[in-house]
Amino acid sequence: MEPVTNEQKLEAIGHFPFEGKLMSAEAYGSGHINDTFLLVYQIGVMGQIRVILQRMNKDVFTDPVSLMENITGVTSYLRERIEENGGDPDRETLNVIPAADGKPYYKDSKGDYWRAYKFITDATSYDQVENPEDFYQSAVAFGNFQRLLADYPAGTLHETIKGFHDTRARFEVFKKAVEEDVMGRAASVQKEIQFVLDHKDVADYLCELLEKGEIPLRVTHNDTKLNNIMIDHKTGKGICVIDLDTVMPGLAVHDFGDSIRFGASTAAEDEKDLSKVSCSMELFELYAKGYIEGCGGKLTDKEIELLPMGAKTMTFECGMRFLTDYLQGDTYFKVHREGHNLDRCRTQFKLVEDMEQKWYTMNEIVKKLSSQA
Ligand code: ADP
Ligand code: GN1
Ligand code: MG
Repeated sequence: MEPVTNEQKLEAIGHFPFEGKLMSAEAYGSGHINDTFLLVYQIGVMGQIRVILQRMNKDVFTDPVSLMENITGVTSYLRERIEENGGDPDRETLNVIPAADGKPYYKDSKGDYWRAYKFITDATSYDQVENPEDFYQSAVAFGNFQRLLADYPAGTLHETIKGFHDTRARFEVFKKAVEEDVMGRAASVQKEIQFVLDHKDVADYLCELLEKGEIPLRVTHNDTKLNNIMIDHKTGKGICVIDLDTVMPGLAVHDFGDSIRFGASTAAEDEKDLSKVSCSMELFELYAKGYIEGCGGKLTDKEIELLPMGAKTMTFECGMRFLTDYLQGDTYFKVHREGHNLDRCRTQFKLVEDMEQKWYTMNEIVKKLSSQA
């Protein structure tokens, strides 16, 4: 996507029914896909109101209208469940602010799509675990999210990215990227390429179990990074699951695994010093405990048994996706420095190796939790 121009941003802002005086409209957050802005409005003597404005990435989400249909469907469903439970639907789910014409998005004169959300106040989304309790609470919240959507009519959801966690299909895309080598980078990353090729079994494993019907397709989030959850400042609980672009039928073990690859790592996703990168067994256990509890008995024994595999698969898949993007010229994930996707790929592969070393422990932890569940 071309960078957002100021003019384009102001055009979008002008097409939402925001009130008050616009004080600032700065880039916000650290997502890799959309362009997010925090708008601050001063409303007379009543104080400041914040709003989240996003330009959706239409290279990644090729049908933004269907995507917004998913989001309005899921958020209104969640709103009802939250109200039934006596919660606060303005903070416990995303709330779409419709554009001036009543649509849940605005299409600008360049053909880009924008949306706005009420800002979730008194809460933070973390890029790294600062306090283990936050990680545990994020697990409970992602588990709850899964449980709340258990009866959502899955057939009404559009597949916003085809084969999003079809790791086997992503393996084929990777091989093609190596063959085409459009940037001439393959020669310099032979070690990483070999790592992927040596792990074909990981790419196939869960896909095969799904095909054999050994694990169920559920409505899942599919992008369960720690920074896609808001932690409440007062209660410390995971108050709201955000970034709902990829809510689609998927595997619960993938949701679990994606959280582990990001949150249970002892270093940032793009850490250059690989000696700092490992998978913390303490954080793995905390998250597994919280997720199983949050799912409220809905996970099958097989799913619980496969939680370590979910972690390994998502970490491997994500590393392979970063490497694919590096080979293809960094067109998918936002990069902020040269070799950024390669650095990200290396942390993921380091984590996979570390999980392989700790495989016995990971499985023992899950066995213990399963017997307590
Ligand atoms: P991306 O798909 O690019 O990751 P997100 O939807 O996750 O975009 O938004 C990026 C960041 O913006 C989040 O990590 C979070 O910090 C912040 N954010 C998004 N929506 C809200 C909201 N409704 N209230 C407060 N902060 C939000
Ligand atoms: C992207 O949008 P964001 O930054 O939350 C990506 C995830 C990756 C993640 C890696 C739609 O997530 O699949 O796991 O980056 N989202 C999409 O950090 O591709
Ligand atoms: Mg995000």
